[in-house]
Amino acid sequence: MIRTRVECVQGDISNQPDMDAVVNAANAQLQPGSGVAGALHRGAGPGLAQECQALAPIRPGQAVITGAYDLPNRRVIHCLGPVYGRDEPSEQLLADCYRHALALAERESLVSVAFPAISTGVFGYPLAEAAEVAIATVLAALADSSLTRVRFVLFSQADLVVFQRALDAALTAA
Ligand code: AR6
Repeated sequence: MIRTRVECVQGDISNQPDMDAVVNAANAQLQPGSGVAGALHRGAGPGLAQECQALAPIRPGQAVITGAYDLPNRRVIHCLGPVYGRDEPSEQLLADCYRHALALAERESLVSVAFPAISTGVFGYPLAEAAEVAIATVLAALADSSLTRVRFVLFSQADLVVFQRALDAALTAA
């Protein structure tokens, strides 16, 4: 049974002050980039990239956890999503990101996690397909979870609609 509240919002992943952890759509080297990684490293300050150096490189599907520095959260969980059309099987690697991120959060007794739409920017994963994978994986992983809240943070209104539809459909089917 899922007791965790799952929600979709439009917003900036670097401005989620009510969440214990935010998830980074990272690169293999865990260094600042564009999009989500750029926003989170800007918000965190240079300490984040320094701590990340010792943990890199990571493989597609893998997740690692660090401090959040100047971000308004306790921890940052860094996931390397698959590059669409290159890292296969892309669906499984994307699902691994969500599963591994939630497992890290539970291991550290965090109660709330905010995800961006991993792989759907620079890495080219079609948004609707990514939404299906993200929602199905998270809902499956939340059975008997101790997390109280999982949030999907979408950058645009159009992306929010796609994720919200996928969430509503999955909850109706459950
Ligand atoms: N808050 C929430 N979502 C955002 C934000 C933000 N501040 N900025 C962008 N998005 P991306 P990827 C959305 O490219 O595809 C980086 O350079 C964006 O619209 O950040 O996993 C890294 O260094 C898209 O829907 O991540 C890697 O090299 C989604 O977040 C590479 O890009 C993910 O876009 C990772 O590519």
